[in-house]
Amino acid sequence: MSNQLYGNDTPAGVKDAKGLHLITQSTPNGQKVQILLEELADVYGIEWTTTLINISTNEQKKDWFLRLNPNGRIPVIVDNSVSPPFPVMETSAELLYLLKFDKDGKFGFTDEFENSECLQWLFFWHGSGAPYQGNLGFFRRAAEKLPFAIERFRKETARVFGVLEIRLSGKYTGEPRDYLAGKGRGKYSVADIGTWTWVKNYSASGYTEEEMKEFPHLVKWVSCIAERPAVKKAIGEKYKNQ
Ligand SMILES: N[C@@H](CCC(=O)N[C@@H](CS)C(=O)NCC(=O)O)C(=O)O
Repeated sequence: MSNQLYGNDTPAGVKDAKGLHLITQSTPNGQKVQILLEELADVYGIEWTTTLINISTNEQKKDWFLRLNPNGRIPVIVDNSVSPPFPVMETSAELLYLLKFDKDGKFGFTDEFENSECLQWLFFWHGSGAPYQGNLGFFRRAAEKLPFAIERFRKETARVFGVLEIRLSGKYTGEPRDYLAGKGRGKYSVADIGTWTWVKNYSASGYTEEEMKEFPHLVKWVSCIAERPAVKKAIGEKYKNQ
């Protein structure tokens, strides 16, 4: 069967890419993968190329994009280091795929139980965090203001912030932690990366500093991860659309 991954309308930058290629926009979902790539570059010097698209023009709904990700959403990775090139969609799956380049296990876990914790928190945010905070943003920005919808997603987002606070504060374990997964105080991992890009936008989502006082460990976790050089690079100028 011939490889249908690329069509006539596939941008040259995507079709001709060598090695890893990231198609993104610097949104919370895009930033997850941007951060892990920058972290991997800092540790291992891995290389990739990037195509920045503008989702407000619906580029992600075009045929060339849907060939790579039928869900029509960014980010997507294409691994051209394998034959045929292998596309990866869905941010958490992308983070887990990229761990194959993390030879020393800096951002994931080899221990069975630590790995399970990492997956639990990664999936928790993917399934029970991002959809709420994403919909909160959607309804807050919508021209038609629907108070019921805004209130519903505002409450649910605050609730999942509370879940993260329980985890980080050690409320039920007696052991506060610095990161979501791993023994003891935990280790910075893809679970944190997958969650942080959303939670760090709490002000833009409409939560005041006063309201966030309910989640002191979470706010501290947000500030601490924000200091990482790879994180600063990944959410900065390098990924801004022209
Ligand atoms: N579940 C998907 C969500 C991806 C997603 O929603 N991406 C947004 C940007 S943050 C997007 O592409 N929106 C454009 C659209 O919905 O057409 C993932 O984790 O990869």
